[in-house]
Amino acid sequence: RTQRLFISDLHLDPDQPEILAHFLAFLRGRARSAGELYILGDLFDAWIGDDALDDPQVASDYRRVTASLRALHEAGTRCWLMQGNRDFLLGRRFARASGCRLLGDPSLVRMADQSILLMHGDLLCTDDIAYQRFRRRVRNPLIQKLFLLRPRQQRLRIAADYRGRSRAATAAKQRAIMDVNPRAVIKYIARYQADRLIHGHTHRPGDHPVSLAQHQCLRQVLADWRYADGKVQAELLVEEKGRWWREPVRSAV
Ligand code: LP5
Ligand code: MN
Repeated sequence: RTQRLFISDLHLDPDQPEILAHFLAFLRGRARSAGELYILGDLFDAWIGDDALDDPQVASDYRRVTASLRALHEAGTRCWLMQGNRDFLLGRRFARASGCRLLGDPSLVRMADQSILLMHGDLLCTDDIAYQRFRRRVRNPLIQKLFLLRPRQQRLRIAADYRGRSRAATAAKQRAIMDVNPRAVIKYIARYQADRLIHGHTHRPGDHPVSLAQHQCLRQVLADWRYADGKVQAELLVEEKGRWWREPVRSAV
């Protein structure tokens, strides 16, 4: 098992059973032939804390996710999980239940003689000042602690409120503001001397060569998973022995 798979931005939501089913089938199928699976943020559409696994309304869906990840892990595929801007409250309980290891953002890994920088991607969107301010607040450990002390129903309402405000805010923002900032990209690449930068978040899949004074880097943006016209569109990035390619995730039965 020499393949490494990279995905992000699945935005799993109990109200969106098609994507959930697609992901579970992926974990039972395609993912099994890989040695490692990297999930680079926004696995969930919103995560209000790991005790969501106890919520009678949604626990069965979430537990199918942890159980399927664990089954993949037990079948020999190591899973790495990074938090995104929707699921930054994913924590140790989820990791333990799923067998995933949590990955910091950013994380530098060595693969096939290259230094690969893994990020969710939101840290690169520095032109989005309102978002970066919001991010600083909700990533504050004390604010998170106080949030997690609230009853689950209240947290669900707050999360729904943030999602509503985020929808309104993003609809009003210029598209360019919500993409990565080229200087931020260069800053991270230079700091980590990365040969490749892989991230999601922007939902703008593509490969972008970045030239620095000393070296060349390739920035690869992962696709989000979505359900449209009655089918799930899903894609992954694959590495095997230094070869890289993108591949659609087909729904296996
Ligand atoms: O997520 P998406 O695609 O809609 O847009 C993102 C940015 N928005 C967000 C907000 C998330 O969607 C909300 C997720 C809720 C998760 C669970 C709740 C847990 C709460 C825990 C609290 C400790 O990430 C959006 C970007 C866009 O990506 C593109 O990059 O533009 O940013 C915004 O929309 C932010 C707004 O511009 C401003 C924020 C409005 C909300 C104000 C609330 C006050 C904050 C108080 C904090 C304690
Ligand atoms: Mn995101």
